[in-house]
Amino acid sequence: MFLDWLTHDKEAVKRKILTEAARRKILLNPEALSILIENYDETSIESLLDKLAGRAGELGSSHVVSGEMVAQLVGNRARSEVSIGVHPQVLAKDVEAKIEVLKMYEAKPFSDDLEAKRQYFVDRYRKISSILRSRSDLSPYYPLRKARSLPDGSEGKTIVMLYEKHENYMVVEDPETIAKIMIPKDCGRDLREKIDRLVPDSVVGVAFRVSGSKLFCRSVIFPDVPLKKIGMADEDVSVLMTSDIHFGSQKFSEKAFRRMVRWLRGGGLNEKERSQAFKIKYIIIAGDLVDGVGVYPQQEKELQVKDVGKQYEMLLEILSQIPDYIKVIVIPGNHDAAPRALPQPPIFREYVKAEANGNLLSLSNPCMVSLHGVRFMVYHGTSMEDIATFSKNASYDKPDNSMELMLQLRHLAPVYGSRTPLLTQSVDELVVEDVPDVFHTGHVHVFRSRIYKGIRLVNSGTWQERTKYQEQMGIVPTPNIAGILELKNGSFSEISFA
Ligand code: D5M
Ligand code: FE
Ligand code: ZN
Repeated sequence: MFLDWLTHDKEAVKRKILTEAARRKILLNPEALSILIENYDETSIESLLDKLAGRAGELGSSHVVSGEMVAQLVGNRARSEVSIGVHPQVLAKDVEAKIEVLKMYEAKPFSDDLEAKRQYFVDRYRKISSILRSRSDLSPYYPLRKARSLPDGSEGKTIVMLYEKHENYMVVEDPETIAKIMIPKDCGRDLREKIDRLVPDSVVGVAFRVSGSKLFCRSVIFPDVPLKKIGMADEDVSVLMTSDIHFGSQKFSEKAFRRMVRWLRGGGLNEKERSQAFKIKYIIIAGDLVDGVGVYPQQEKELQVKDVGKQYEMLLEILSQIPDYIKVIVIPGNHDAAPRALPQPPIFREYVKAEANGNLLSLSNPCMVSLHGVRFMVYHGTSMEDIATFSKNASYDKPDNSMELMLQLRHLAPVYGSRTPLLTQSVDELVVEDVPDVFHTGHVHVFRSRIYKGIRLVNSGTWQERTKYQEQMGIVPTPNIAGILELKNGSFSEISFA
């Protein structure tokens, strides 16, 4: 009954059954053979034939197996599988979708004047200050200007935005002033490690001591996230998490990607895979759906499909083969057809037309979406390049460390003026004000997942093989892997379609 789903062809299945039957010295009559083919399952065929060989021997029927004998055994097996629950009892197609978009950005008219930029940084400072104050005891608190004029020997705390980091001191700011904070030579390992991880333009608390009219850093306080229980849903459905398809690139691994789509339709080859696939109710694609056109110099030499409209059209054609009970949520990345600066509004509507696939939900980068009450913060992750540059401990091959730092600093893209373009219009939308259950990114093309303080971190890899550029940079991608999160129990697994 699963034959249509199998990638095996019928002839191969028939040959396998006949070979195994011959090995057991049994003859299958045509009806028996056809029932075995219809019910073929790689994991159980051999034990089924063992049983048939035993039964035929008992009956002394010159080792000929009838259709009736097979039907009986197969019937028993099907009943016992249902009763012990091997077949998934709850299928995603029978569960109603529960999607709530909690945070998302629409395109806004652009006016990048200086005053708007100043307000943007003040907004960032205020938002993160208020998180810091709610999470840590910052008394006695002094604004920077006041801190500097305290008498020698005074101690206190302040909140600063990092301007520059040097070996022996940091230059920091608050909305009123700019100041130097010395890093004591004998500062402990913990403090040194924290300072090494700090990136420019992040907002942190600093405990200081005044000595010789200078401020000395005693500790750095990250706003961080509270420890919480992993969020779970009532419904037994799963989310497949992926990103960086790069459709249109010569390096797009179309075969592996199509294998995944087929797997979603067919449910894989064995019971375990089938029950895993049929629980998938959602797919989240965290940006870089297509390779785009003109994203980097001379890109056209590495493109298979040189027209961005065509890239989306062809990708949507593949995505439309995904069963329609699965909802597909997409956000743009730096290769997609959307304004480049963060936050990015959804991919231009003309490229992901609703009629191409009624199950596609196109959101902004970043966004926050709840699936059955489990909150996903989805962000492409361009700023991981800056974090890898400025922060010790973060690197292109360990995106989970950059993700952890974003949560600790409560900001998705703290560094301004480096590789990540930020929209600096009065309000900073990239402060992590609400803490998610799942934090999903992409961009660096490396699949990594772990838990930080009860938050499931997932960087979902790519479907693009290693590019020339990545070879030059020493970046080693891990293509063709998808992550699967079960919403009911929080269990996470990865599955390779290579
Ligand atoms: O980024 C894929 C990976 O390649 C990611 O680790 C960043 C890196 N990358 C890509 N382009 C550049 C440039 N121009 N400089 C530095 N690093 C880069 P993707 O967004 O998929 O192209
Ligand atoms: Fe990418
Ligand atoms: Zn990217």
